[in-house]
Amino acid sequence: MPKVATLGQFIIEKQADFPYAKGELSRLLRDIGIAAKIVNREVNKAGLVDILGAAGQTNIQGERQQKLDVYANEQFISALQSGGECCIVASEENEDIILIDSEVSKSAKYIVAIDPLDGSSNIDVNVPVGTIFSIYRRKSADGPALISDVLQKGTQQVAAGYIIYGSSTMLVYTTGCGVNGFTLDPSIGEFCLSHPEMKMPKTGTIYSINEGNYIHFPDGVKQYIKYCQVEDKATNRPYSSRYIGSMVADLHRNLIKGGIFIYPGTASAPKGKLRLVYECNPLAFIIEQAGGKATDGESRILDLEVIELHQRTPIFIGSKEMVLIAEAFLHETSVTL
Ligand code: P6P
Repeated sequence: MPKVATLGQFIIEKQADFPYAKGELSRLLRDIGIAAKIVNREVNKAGLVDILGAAGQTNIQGERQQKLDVYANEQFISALQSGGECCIVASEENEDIILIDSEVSKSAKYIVAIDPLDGSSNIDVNVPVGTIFSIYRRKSADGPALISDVLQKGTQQVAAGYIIYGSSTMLVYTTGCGVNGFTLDPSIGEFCLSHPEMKMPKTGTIYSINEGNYIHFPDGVKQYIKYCQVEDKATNRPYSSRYIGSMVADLHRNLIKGGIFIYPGTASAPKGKLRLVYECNPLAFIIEQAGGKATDGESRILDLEVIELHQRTPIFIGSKEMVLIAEAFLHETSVTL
C-alpha cells in the first residue's frame, strides 16, 4: 500500500520546519480539520435533513443567513473554543470578534479569522461552497486579546487555507512554505495528501467575473473583458468565462487550471463586495504561495492596511501574467511579460 500522508501526519512532519513551533499551530490546524469534517457531513446530506434554506435571520453583512451558514459558524467556533489554541475568533458571520477567555485559551498565541461557509446561497442548488480561514499570531501582551490582534496586514498571516465542499471535499492550506491539498477519504474520515506542492499556472484561459454587473465596471475592467473575448490564437483567446458565484470554487479551479478571478469596485460600491480579512487576505496568501498574484488593481492585497473588521476590497487574483495584463488595462499602460 503506498504511504499516504494524512493531514495530521503531514502537519507534524512539517512542524519540524518551524523550530519555534511547539505544536500549537499543528493542533490549531487539526481543530480546523475536525470542524471541516463535521460541516462536510451536513453539507453532504443537505436536502435530506432540515438544514437547507434560510435561517430566517441576516448576518452583519446584511445577507440572509442560510441554516448551514449558522451551523458551520457554530461548528468552527466550537472547535476553536474547545481546542484551546486561539484567543480570538473573528467570523464573517458575526459583527464583533469572539474573545475566547477560557483559562487555557485566553493566553493562547493565535487568532483565527474565518468565513465559515462562503457562497452559501449556492447550497440549495448543490453548487460547491467553501470555508476560508486565516491564522495570525497574537500581537498584544498578556490580558484580554484586542481587536488590533485581528486587524493585521495579510503579510502577517501565519497560515491560511480553505475547504471546498464539492465533488470531493478538499482542504488546501499554506503556512508560507508552499501550498498543499488534502482530499477527504470518507472511508477513513481523514484528509489525505492528494495535491502536494500546488503551483498556479503562470497564465491560463479562464476569466471569472460577474458580467451581469458589466455596465457598472470601471472602463479598464470592461476593456480587459473585451480583451479576453477577442479571437487571437497566439494567446489562446477567446478565453472561457467561468463564474459560479462561490469564490472558493472559482479560485480552486483557477489554481489548478490557471485563470483570473475579478471582483472590482464600482461607482456605487468602490470597494467591491468581498471581505479583506475573511476572503481576500487568506486566498491571496494561498495564491501567492502557489506562484500567482493578488492585487486590488493598484496594490498587493497582502500589503493593504486593515482598518476595520468587515472592510471590503476590490480583487484581481490568479495567474500572475493574467493579473498583470488586467492591471495594464486598468492603468492604460502596456505590459511586458
Ligand atoms: P455576486 C458569495 O456570496 C461571495 O462572497 C463569493 O463567494 C462569490 O464569489 C461572490 O460573493 C459572488 O457575488 O455579486 O457575483 O453574486
